Amino acid sequence: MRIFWDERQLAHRPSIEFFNGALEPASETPARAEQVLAAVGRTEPVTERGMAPLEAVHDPAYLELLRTAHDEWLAAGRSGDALPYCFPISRRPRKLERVDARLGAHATDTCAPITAGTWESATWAAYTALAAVDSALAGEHAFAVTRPPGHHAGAAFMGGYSYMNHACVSAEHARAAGRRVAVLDLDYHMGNGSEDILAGRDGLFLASLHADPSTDYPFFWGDRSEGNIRNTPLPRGTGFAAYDHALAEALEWIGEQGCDLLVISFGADTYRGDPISHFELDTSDYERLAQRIAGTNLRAAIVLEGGYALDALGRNVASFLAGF
Ligand code: SP5
Ligand code: ZN
Repeated sequence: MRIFWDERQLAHRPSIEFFNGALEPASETPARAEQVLAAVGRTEPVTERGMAPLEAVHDPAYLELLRTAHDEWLAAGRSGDALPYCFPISRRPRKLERVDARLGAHATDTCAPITAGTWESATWAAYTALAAVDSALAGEHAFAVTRPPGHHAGAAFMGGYSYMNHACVSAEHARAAGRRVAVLDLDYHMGNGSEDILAGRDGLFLASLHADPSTDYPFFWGDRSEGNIRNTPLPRGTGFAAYDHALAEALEWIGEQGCDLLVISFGADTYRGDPISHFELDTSDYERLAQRIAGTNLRAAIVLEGGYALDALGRNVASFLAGF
């Protein structure tokens, strides 16, 4: 297992998120990456890849907003994190002038504050994921320590602590290299950004295990399967036996699609002690789940999505990696 990391991912330092009617301290912090790094040991460096691999999955106008929104926010006389508050349900096309309008047009929710370092961290998270997928393409499993997360970022939207969909950026890179690639999403929350990007794309597949959207974020996606997308909603309280069974079925489906490479969106927010989630996995369960995945003989590039129990995040990730 090779492990990749770039410290520019620490530049994104959100202070707030708006949740259940109140501004709360941000859950997705640089300390998450620091906990993981302390648990996994030595990492390898990452190279810059320019805009092309990002533009292969994201809309250029969206990328430009991500890059410039915080500067525009300051220019509008604001301070602190940039957050949208008004969302275009109508989707009527019109020219958007204010940063507030542009943020709302490219966001699903108020859980993706843009800070001065967001663009730097999000791009380096994608480059880190690309380093991992290059390793998998060359035959060796790899783990990318990535933050902020990515799987709630769609082709043209941010949300749920996600800005750049690094799982999809790396999956598309492997597809362009001639592979049939499955993204296996094991975060507690349904990867709505990944579905948005991957639905209908040749040579790319998404199998996602997640909390039932009738009880959990992101609510408006994740209960239906169609074409190259396989969604498995699971009830709150799901523990190892039911989760492992669902994983076995997802892996069988991935095999039936003829996939020859895996990108795993790994979220440790399925842990029983996670402060914002409701599954019941134990630290040792992650190793057993990973052993099942390793048993398929597919090479895997693993990227980090959620996981908010800071004290357990490092050992949960280490347990998962140990299964490979
Ligand atoms: C990548 C990922 O796991 N994103 C999850 C986004 C979930 N957002 C909805 C729940 C937000 C809960 N925030 C609690 C804040 C407490 N300070
Ligand atoms: Zn999550």
